[in-house]
Amino acid sequence: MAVTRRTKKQDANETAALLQAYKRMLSIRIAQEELVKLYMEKKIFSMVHFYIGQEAVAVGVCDALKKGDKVMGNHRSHGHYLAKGGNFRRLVCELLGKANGSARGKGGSMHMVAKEVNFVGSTPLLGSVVPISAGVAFEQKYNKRGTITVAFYGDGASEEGVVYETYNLAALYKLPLLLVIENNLFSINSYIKNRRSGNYDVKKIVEGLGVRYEQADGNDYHDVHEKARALVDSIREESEPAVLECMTYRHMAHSTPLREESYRSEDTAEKRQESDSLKKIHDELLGAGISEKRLSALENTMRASVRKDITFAERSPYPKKSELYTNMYAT
Ligand SMILES: Cc1ncc(C[n+]2csc(CCOP(=O)(O)OP(=O)(O)O)c2C)c(N)n1
Repeated sequence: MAVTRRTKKQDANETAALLQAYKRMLSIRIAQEELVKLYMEKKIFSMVHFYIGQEAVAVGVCDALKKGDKVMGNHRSHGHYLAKGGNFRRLVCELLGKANGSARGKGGSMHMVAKEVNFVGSTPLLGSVVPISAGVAFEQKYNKRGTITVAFYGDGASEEGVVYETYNLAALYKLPLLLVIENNLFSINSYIKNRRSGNYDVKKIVEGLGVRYEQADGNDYHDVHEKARALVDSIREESEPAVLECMTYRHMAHSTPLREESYRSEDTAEKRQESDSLKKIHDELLGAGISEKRLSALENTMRASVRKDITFAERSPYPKKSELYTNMYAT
């Protein structure tokens, strides 16, 4: 039997790809950590839903997309915006209500948008991103663009009535749509088992409505990425929708940086720490021969760049009074 040996070049390419994924996930983690500081200093007035812990989902999925593919998000979408290539400086400006924010300082944390990279927008009304993204996918199919749409939403949002209706419609119209459920077990502080009957089965529901279903370990970049890539390829080829449910943990409270533990008996702090996707990929890089020294130098450089962007945002101007009523419904 012929034995296929891996070449040094293959190993080097794999390590380079791993490092790239790590950098993309780390950039979201650092951005969030620095935004937490800003929040604690009371410089961000609006609600902020931190994405710490879920980075492997945004990056794993977005790494499977082409630039022309479209992405939409929800109230917890800093990670989706950044993973699709949105500019961090514009994100901070947006959070601080500054004129050069991604939505001209009028949207805040829950209304991220970056048209230049096809991040179409995020809609905090739970579940609404699903029918809206179906409309975006419908346009892509109608005009034969060869691109697909991805929508991210939580397990709580997935229980909204309009989501089930959209599964049916997407299957009927064979839309090029990837629906990504980020199942972090909680809707605010309401535990999933207290919201669903014992017989509730997401796979059966989704498939019963005619949509393909896959589940991934949302704390593992590789699992998310491989499953997303296979679904994206098949959606592009067959123009048929799919749901990818990623099982993950949010590390912080629902909408503040606090780490409330009182209601979290399943996803304990210890479990979250152990299964942290960043930690896993960091350890893989060490195993592939990248030194701890190199990884911490990388982290320091990235953090310095994030801090520079935050300082820029803090020094940026607010919108002029004359702009109070402009661009209210579109950027
Ligand atoms: C229609 C609607 N109902 C209620 C809310 C208030 N709300 C905001 S976030 C949230 C929980 C969302 O949970 P999930 O969809 O699982 O996402 P996660 O916050 O866990 O990322 C709720 C109930 C809302 N934004 N929209």
